[in-house]
Amino acid sequence: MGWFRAGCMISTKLSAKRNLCGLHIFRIVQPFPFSPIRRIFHSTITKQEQVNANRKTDSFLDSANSVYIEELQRSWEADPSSVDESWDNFFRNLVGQNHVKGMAAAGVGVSGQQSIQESMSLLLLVKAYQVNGHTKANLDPLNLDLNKDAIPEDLDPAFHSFTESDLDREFYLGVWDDSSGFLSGNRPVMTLRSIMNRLEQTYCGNIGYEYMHIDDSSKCNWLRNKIETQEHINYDVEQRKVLLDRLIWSTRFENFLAVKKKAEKRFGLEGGETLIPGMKEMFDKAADLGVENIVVGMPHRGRLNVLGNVFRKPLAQIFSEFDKKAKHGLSDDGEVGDYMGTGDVKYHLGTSYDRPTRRGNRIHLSLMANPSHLEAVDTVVLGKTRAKQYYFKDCDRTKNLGVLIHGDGSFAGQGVVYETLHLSALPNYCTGGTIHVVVNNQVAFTTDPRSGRSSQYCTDVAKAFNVPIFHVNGDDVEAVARVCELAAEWRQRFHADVVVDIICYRRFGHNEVDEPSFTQPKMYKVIEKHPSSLEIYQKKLLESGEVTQEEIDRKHNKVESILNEEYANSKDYVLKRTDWLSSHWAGFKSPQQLSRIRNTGVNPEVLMNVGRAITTIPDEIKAHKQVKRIYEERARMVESGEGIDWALAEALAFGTLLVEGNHVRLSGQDVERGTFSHRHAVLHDQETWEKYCPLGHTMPGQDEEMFTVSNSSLSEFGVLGFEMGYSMENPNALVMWEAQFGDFSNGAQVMFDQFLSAGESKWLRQTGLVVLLPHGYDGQGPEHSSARLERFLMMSDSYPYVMPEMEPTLRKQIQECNWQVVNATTPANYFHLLRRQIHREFRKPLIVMSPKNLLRHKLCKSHLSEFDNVQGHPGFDKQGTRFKRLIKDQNGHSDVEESIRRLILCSGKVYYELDEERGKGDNAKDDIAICRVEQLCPFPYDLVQRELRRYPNAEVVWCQEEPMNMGAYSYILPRLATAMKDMGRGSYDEIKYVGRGASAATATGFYQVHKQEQSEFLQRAMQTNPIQFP
Ligand SMILES: Cc1ncc(C[n+]2csc(CCOP(=O)(O)OP(=O)(O)O)c2C)c(N)n1
Ligand SMILES: [Mg+2]
Repeated sequence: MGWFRAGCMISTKLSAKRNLCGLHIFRIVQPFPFSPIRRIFHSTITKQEQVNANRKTDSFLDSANSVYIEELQRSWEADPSSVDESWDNFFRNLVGQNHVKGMAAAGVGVSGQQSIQESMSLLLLVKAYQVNGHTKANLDPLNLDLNKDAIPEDLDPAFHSFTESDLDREFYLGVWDDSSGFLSGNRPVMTLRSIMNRLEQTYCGNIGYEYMHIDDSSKCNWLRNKIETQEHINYDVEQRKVLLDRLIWSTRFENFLAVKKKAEKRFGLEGGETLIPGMKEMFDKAADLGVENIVVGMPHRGRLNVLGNVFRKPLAQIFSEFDKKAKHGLSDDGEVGDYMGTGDVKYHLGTSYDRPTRRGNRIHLSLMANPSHLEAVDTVVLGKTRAKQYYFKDCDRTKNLGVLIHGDGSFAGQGVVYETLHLSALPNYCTGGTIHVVVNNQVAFTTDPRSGRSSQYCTDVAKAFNVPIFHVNGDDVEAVARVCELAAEWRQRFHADVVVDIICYRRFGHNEVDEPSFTQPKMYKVIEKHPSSLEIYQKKLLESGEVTQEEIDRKHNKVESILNEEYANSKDYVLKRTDWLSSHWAGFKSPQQLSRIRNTGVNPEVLMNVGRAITTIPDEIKAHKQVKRIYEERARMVESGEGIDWALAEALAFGTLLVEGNHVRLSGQDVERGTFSHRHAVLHDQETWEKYCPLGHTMPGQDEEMFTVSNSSLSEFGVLGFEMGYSMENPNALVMWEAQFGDFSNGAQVMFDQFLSAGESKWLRQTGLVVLLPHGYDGQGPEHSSARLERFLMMSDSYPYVMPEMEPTLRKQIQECNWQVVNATTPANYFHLLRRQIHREFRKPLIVMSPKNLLRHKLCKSHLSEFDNVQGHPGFDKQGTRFKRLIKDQNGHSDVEESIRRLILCSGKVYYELDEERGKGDNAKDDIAICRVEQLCPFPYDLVQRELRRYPNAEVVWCQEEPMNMGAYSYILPRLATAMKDMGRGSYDEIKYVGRGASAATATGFYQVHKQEQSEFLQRAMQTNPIQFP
């Protein structure tokens, strides 16, 4: 560390720091300089009182610190290793410069008259610019920044005791090692005036750099080298012409639509047009540095411009999407059927494109479709990027890059941004760095920054993660391009996140039909007169003589004529479905193309091999003795075939899918062990602390990541989004997210509402993501009982009043439904359920109400013969062994049982309780049948009718453990009625309800009340008299 850092070390503190390998180490870190400055761009309210805490309260130039420095120096002279490396460097260099060791100690000037105090002052002045220079930078194109007088005092040389007479004195700035000298251009001596000029130019121009919060000196030095040296600053004429061309495209695109589609919402980019040349420079630079794929997520603002000018989505198509009468995709290309879903508004759609770069590389770009919910797409992009890295074997994560575009309001306001940043360095979620670009137009709809955030910049959250932030004046296209390139270089170099904050403005309202002066009159007075970034750039290039007016006119005419041509073509444009479908999914069926039902049973030999592999702990792993016992028990289950429990069934599903070549990934809070201590997918050696994952060794040479089980950060929204993005890249993977308890999934509600339940319908993108939501009433209170099953069922798009086609060879019911909701009750059924996700030619989200006490229930066991594909084994039917959508009564009833007086339909673990109640005492009820609806959605009409036929005289009862206004009751009712009506068996009135009453809370918090409720409804289910409710 060099002398720039040395000043920071004076008031060091010990700080417990997390290192990414999981070990905790103590390290001395640079204290974050207290900065009271609030730079909140644009406010229409009066300036708030500034609290100036920038006093020299703890400067090391005061006497105490001078004494301290002298003490340090004395120690150093006695023994250079007695001081921190940075001080060693500092003194070494001062002395080296002076050639006279000891002079400095005596306070005699170095470099002629330069004293130690002056050296330190100079050092602090430079450092002040590095830390706070951005506050003085010219970042706001509108100059509305009302806090200009809040510039920190330490940027004033007088603050450091320099006087005007010092300006032309020469000072020694340093040329040593790799940490400095950048500013001085390796000139050892400079006048204070030229040092100040360099500082102003570097840190207070149109770019404001924030990087001094990064606690890694090598990264800071790398950035300093980029920022403080001159050679990175200038573009040549050719590059300028390219920037001009790109800016013309960006600007004219918006102008064109403003004229042609005056009254249409498009969330134009006007005021922030430099985003387009910036993105293109960034992508070009990234491609030069080895990036091959970029996954982009972005909100509404400027999305059409990005689609047209960066992604090269055909302009005719973009224009045609404005046409409300356009016939999109009505012709059938025979590949995916004519399924169109509901579609979505034009500024939510995704696309992908292979783009040649300016320097002859090719880069594949994908823009992910996203909902209106701002920032919700962030972790979806990360997940997709991570999946690409896995499939491309991009181990150092340099070929696949995630880029997120944000708005200033949403970046500061949405919590998922924080969750996103928190995934950035986690081993199983890291994507090697995301580039964030904030289109900071200084307003969010009608809300000023002062009302929208409490931080100085909208990007401040990123500082918590050692992320460098480049603020840039959006009117300066070259500055924008420069920081965009620098961001790409940073990401490729350090594999870490970086933020570019383009400070611009919004020329018109939030959308094109909004009047912005209602709420931002002052800002819009200024905007009215403000030239566009294109006008500013053209003027600059004309004045410098680098382009002529004719050249500029030629470019404009060319762009305008292409836009007109494409607009004319848009009238006849017919959307092809391949415009939306992703290439990796070739051969997968749309909801309207029949996919045959497949056997999910496994060859017994394979099953046995997998079973042995995943229950074997190598001798060298010293597992915890209880865990060892669990594994020994599992091994016995495999060998005997008896008593296979939930955890082993799950592991067998994973293992068999792996040996069939599929990737399996399970993520969520504490999933490695399992919330209920049941999974133990990762073993922890009790002596070496090494981890061992048996499922990572199902076959020789299995690649490490092929089976991934990973504890996640304590996030639902972010992590679920990540896994969903992951699942969308390649269909040949079982990707699962497990909630700690099912109700925590409501923290991820946006993901369920906007992506999972509706994604296929809106965007024609499938996902087979499995969501495990532990659910069940066992007296643990309102927060741990219910996964809110009712919500998932309510979001099902299956029409309840008409029986769908249920004939096995024609059945598309499951393909036509938006998702599956299942509450399985046997390990074997769970095994087949998971395998079914992969063994089909389409993908559907699967919501599983997963068990808690069934994990260890003595009756919730399966036999290995239920997992295999051997004819004659239990579960083997005409189609082989498969997931059972409904499990019939287990009492060996024949096809018609006239003596059964009640048929109880139920779902989930309540079955075991009902069954136990039925068998109690001497009055065991052999005239009651209990059937389990394992798959609630889509509803198994055919199997329910089969059971209704089996019990022609039975009263039909729906029994659930959830309160009446929750659980499956209101979903089941119309569907069961439809099934009954269809066979002349009655309707709603004939469906009786047994369960808890309506309730606001999901469950009681009193265990005794729980037990009482439970026994009451179980007894009611078995009562001799007919059920009278409702
Ligand atoms: C989660 C969410 N909440 C609210 C909205 C409604 N909304 C749409 S745009 C917008 C303002 C966004 O401001 P900013 O992030 O600065 O982007 P800008 O429109 O200025 O580009 C709001 C509040 C939304 N789309 N998503
Ligand atoms: Mg904004």
